[in-house]
Amino acid sequence: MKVYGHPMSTCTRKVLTTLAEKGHTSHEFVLVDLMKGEQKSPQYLAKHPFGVVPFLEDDGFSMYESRAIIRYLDARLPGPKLTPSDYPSLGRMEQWISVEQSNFTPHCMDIVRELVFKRGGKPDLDKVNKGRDGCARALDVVDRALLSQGHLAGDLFSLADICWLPYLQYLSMTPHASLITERPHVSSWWRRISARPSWKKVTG
Ligand SMILES: N[C@@H](CCC(=O)N[C@@H](CS)C(=O)NCC(=O)O)C(=O)O
Repeated sequence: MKVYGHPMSTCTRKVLTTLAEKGHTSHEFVLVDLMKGEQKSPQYLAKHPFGVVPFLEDDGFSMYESRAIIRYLDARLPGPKLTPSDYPSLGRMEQWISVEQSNFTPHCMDIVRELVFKRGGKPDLDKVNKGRDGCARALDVVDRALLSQGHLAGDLFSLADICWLPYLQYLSMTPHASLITERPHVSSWWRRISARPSWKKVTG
């Protein structure tokens, strides 16, 4: 199995965290250097038509899209199940993966792009403030949900928690980390999921 990606990429981190949670160590990591634009090279575009990471190759099969890859890996590999078996919890897991993608990550990345990744130039504070409002709205909803359960899909850690981790990590590195820490249930959940050995391995 080969994972093409970049260690700082949020989407690559979802895949590597899933592999670590499954206890899978025999994959090869192929660095696609985003700083050098390798994701847009003809060789890489021949694999991934949208020219982004991650990309997975597994025994003659290949695929892209991080959230699809982690569902595939969870079904395909032995190790702890990261998808609940009861239907309501499964539904919840899928709901929170969609909320992450639609209602949280675009706002979070507006902040992170301006305050963490921008090289040179002043941050666009309008974008940051709009991102902050969007994140606050989504995290209020998550905070209410976590009032009565330890993780997004219920009591068990699942793929939904993995999907939120990389974005929360970058948000926690900005002056807007209080979006996390000022919400008690989000804050305690974040402390627990970011302390997992899988996440420490991926970000270490
Ligand atoms: N929906 C895709 C998004 C992939 C994506 O945007 N990857 C980023 C890194 S996290 C990337 O490759 N950026 C480089 C670029 O846009 O050229 C997924 O989940 O895999």
